[in-house]
Amino acid sequence: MRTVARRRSLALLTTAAVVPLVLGGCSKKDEPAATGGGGGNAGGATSTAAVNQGITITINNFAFEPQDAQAKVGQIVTWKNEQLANHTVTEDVPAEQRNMKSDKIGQGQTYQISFSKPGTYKYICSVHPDKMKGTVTVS
Ligand SMILES: [Cu+2]
Repeated sequence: MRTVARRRSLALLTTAAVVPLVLGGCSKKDEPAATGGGGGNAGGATSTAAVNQGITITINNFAFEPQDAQAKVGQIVTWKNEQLANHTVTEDVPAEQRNMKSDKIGQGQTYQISFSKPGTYKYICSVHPDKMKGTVTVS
């Protein structure tokens, strides 16, 4: 019935809370197999599948790759640090406005968020702010 709506608002909640995930990778074990893309829902069923796939930004050699990433509203964006040094993903705006605000991300660790509004979000690594910058453009 309202499953889709609930899952959407859950994603938004996650955005607000910005839970730093400290997983070795991203497993999708709890993903319930799609409950049929039936009708009733005016548009969006197809793009939901694409959105659920998410994107990954790799951190290595004191850089974000890709440096300028593209995402959709609600899509999970994962940063994965492959470097021995710790890094952060810190939005380049006043602290109270930040969507991206990770703790230090160690080697092999990830940080995930999703964005609830379109826009171009600039971020830095707060440990290496001169070297490490990136953007996520959300449409
Ligand atoms: Cu860094």
